[in-house]
Amino acid sequence: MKRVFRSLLLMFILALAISSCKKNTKKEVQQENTYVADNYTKKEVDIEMRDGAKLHTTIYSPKDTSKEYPILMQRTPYSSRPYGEENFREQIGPNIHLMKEGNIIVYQDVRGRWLSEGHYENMRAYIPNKTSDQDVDESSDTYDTIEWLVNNVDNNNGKVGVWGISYPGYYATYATIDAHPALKAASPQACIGDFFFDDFHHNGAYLLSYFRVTSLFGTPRPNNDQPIDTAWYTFPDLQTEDQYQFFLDAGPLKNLNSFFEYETVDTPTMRPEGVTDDYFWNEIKEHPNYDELWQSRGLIQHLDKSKSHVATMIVGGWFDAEDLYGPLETYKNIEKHTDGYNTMVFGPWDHGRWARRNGRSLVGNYYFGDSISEFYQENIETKFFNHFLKGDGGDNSGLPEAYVFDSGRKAWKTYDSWPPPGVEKQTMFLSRNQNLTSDSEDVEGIQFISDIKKPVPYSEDVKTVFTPRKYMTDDQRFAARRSDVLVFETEVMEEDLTLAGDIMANLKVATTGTAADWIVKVIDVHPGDVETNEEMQDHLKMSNYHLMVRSEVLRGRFRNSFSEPEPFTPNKKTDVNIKLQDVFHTIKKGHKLQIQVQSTWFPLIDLNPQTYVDNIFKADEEDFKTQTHTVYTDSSIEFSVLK
Ligand code: PG9
Repeated sequence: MKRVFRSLLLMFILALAISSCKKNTKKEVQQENTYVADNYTKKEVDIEMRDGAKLHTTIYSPKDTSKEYPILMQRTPYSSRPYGEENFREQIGPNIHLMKEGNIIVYQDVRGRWLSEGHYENMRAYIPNKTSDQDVDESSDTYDTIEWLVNNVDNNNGKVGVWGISYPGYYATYATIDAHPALKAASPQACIGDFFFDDFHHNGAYLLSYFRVTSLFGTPRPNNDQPIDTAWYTFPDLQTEDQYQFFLDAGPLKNLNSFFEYETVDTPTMRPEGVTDDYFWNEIKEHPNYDELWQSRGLIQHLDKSKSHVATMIVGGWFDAEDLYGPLETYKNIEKHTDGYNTMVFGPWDHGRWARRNGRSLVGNYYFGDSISEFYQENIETKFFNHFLKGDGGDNSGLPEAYVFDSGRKAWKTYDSWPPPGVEKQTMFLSRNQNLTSDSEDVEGIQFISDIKKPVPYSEDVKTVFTPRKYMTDDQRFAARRSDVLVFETEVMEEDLTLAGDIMANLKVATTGTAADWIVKVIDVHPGDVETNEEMQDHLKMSNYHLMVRSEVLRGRFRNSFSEPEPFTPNKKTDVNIKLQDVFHTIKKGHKLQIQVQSTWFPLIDLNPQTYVDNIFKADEEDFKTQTHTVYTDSSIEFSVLK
């Protein structure tokens, strides 16, 4: 009897402990959620720019006014809401450490978005030689904003930092151009560099998987240029989860125009008088080549005007499907053109994942380790901003030039440069019998039929997405087993092979048609006995997992120039060279390195008609033809290998 009573008492105490624990956790979460309101005041101001436009700016200041603080600012097209000085965000700043240490945190709606005045321009072109106050761009708007903030915000220490992920990352890069002297630190993260190579296009191929988010930009506001604090766009409703079938059935891109005609787009917008049609969809379809519209809006070509007094830390994810070109080219071009403090951090993340507190770090199905984002936030990002905004700001930040995660060994490494010292180019050839060999053999052509009725899916489970993400680490066995995907792989590695830097695919190809896309994928083939990762979906085991490490497409018409496209001559052997973005990945002993080559990647990108037309967005049904393509075995892949 006593024993029963004792175990009942024990169970009661245990239940009490659990429930109080839950209450604490709930209380902690409650505290976490009201932390900003409990510790910060909020103010909203409309800051006047040099041309008179007022930009809506939200300022969170620590309640403790006994000391001075730097200003950390994010400029965004995605809204600085919640609006109203009584409404608080649950978290502010780049991470919780910087929030809890106390900083003045500022969010601003960029010109023409949400509550800010003026007309929005997607990736607004930089004006290098401004001659009047009417010559405004994101550099001048940032300069004018910082000038107002340092002169009007109480308790600021005169030092400003900017940060942002993706489009806000682009504005952080822009801030460094002709920068205000008070700007001491900038962290552009997954920053867009150029919409012809980031997000909406890859090397001239349109990302059809971005179709739904096209309405995010360029949709004219209901009342033209008046500020508006609710979304004035809606995403086209495809009314299906099967994006592959939807776009296959939809046929040529011009059949999608109907989603962007006012009568059918479900928005409160009826085109107001005098509003020009700046639907982003129309800009995309009227400008299929890398012409003045795209060139003028790219930011990479202006980084020679990034100021050296601004310390920069460029952050990106090795598996970021949206913006990989941007952060890599931003780091490399600031490095090339300035002599200031410029560093990079690249981890095993998809788009913006480093800003979250994920615990177990996965990209799609693939597990890379625990609390990798948390490590970055506490030991890298917080250290960077504190050093330059609260510390002595010298080059002795204690951080390396390159803080990079080896996605094969699943470990951080630090180097004094990127690519690291000791990297050498190593060429392998796409040989017969599906071999990837160090030596070229006598040349032969390997053929495959590129069937426009059965394009290669970009993932085994293509779903209707906001933007594509998960496919970057998806298992590529499903593709390897298709006759229209050529596979080339090494023998089982007898020692580790570390890839560190960019990859050049130098293809020798031909087609029976006059147009073709070329896709190259770099894959880490896991052994059959590799450990199963409990995070994997239950039907997925790691055994023989074909991990995609890097992939890229080149629309063949742009093989010699992105501005001057040209057809293929049928059946003529032709060079097609494709640059794949940097990787840092060790193919471990016991694994195999595999290359896949294909010509469709649907509906990640739109279908190439495979006959040459001036503008694929205006192609007709009869332009689309199944063709036979050939890859010659003197095609090669040049890897950057860390010896
Ligand atoms: N670069 C990301 C994006 C741009 C355009 C459409 C959808 C996503 C971003 O800013 O999140």
